[in-house]
Amino acid sequence: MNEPFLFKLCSQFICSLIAIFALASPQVRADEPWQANPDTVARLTKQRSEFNYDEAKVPAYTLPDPLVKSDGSKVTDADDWNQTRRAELMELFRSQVYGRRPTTPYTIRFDKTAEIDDAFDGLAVGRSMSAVITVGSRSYAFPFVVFVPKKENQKVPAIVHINNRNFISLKTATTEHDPFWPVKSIVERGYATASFHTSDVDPDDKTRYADGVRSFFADGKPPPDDAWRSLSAWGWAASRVLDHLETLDVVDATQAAVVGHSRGGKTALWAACEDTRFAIAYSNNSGCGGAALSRRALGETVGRITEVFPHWFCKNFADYTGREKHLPVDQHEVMALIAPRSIYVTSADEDLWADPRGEYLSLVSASPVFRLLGIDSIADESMPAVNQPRVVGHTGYHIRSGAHNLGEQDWKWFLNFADTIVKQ
Ligand code: GTR
Repeated sequence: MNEPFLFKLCSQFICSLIAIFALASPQVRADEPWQANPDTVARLTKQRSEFNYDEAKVPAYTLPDPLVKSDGSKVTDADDWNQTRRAELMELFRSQVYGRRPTTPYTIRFDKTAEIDDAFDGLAVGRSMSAVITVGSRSYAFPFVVFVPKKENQKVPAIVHINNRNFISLKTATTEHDPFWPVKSIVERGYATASFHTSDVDPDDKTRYADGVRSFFADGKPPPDDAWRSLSAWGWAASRVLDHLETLDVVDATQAAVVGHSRGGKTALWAACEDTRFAIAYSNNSGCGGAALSRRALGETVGRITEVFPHWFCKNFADYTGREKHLPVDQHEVMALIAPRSIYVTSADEDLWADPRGEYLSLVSASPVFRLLGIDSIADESMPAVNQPRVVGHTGYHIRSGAHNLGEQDWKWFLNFADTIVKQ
């Protein structure tokens, strides 16, 4: 063997070792700024002893490399990513995790059902809307509420909020402060905002397929194993609300964020993968099937989530119960699919069910893709301390003290991040 050849062989070997180690499970140092409180670990373990909350018991894992194509070759540049690898990953997530959306042609119209012209002392116009989707002679409608700040000669960014709790009507939104969707604060910060309820699109109930938009598109036929499930249907609805925002003169729909908490956070991430018009995805405490890495199996697992919520993921996802290492993807690749656009991920200190470290590491593990696309992102494997938001380039993260929830403090830090993205 001649020397240059040997040298090339050795450096290729070293490069592959680096690639493997870069994606292998990181060691959690003893002096990490954030560690789960041992009392919380003990309490949750007592409540649900069949699940793991202990960092020391997370299995060693190697994440699939988002920059290695299905033929084993490395993604060479941004074009290669955009033209080949991104499509491969979308196909894997559609077929193995979230299911495929229908391709049935439809028309959509937006009916105004109510309006308040002087919401928040004249700060905004609020409207109740109905999105009416028509296929042939059949229609399906879901309501949403939209607020637009009254600003002259200035387009504003927008936030689409996925509501998986109680529907907040136009009237309630203007008269009662709800930290889950704090409309007044959002509008005061200069954003338009719209919100819809998940169950109005596809009931969040495994027995009610017949009443939702998935059944509407399938004309009542049962869904094939790889068809979309509720998370994807809710994300699709977020895109339809964005369609409406695009029609408003005062909104700059190229500066739109999609926001959700928990199951809504899972939805927000996948919505931004499917619809590249979203400039920002904000996943709040989304956990398993959202931001958290499936391979860590800390807190909620693939087996548990697919058993209790079979209507959220396509059937294939359940096949990875207890065998997460065989998943051809992991959730850091959801982050990669959103790159080079912006992502904000949050956790809550007591919410170990959603695996805060797994949520953070999935954002970090997408950094090679951000780098390839020329955008800065969080790459430090060490988590920030509690209540210390970290923002790098197009990514942001915070772990808030307290429980599983989306509240005023989360919104405040998220909007600080969004300001750095949309108001430059
Ligand atoms: C839980 C579920 C989580 C999360 C949460 C929520 O029961 O296990 O995955 O989605 O619900 O949406 O509040």
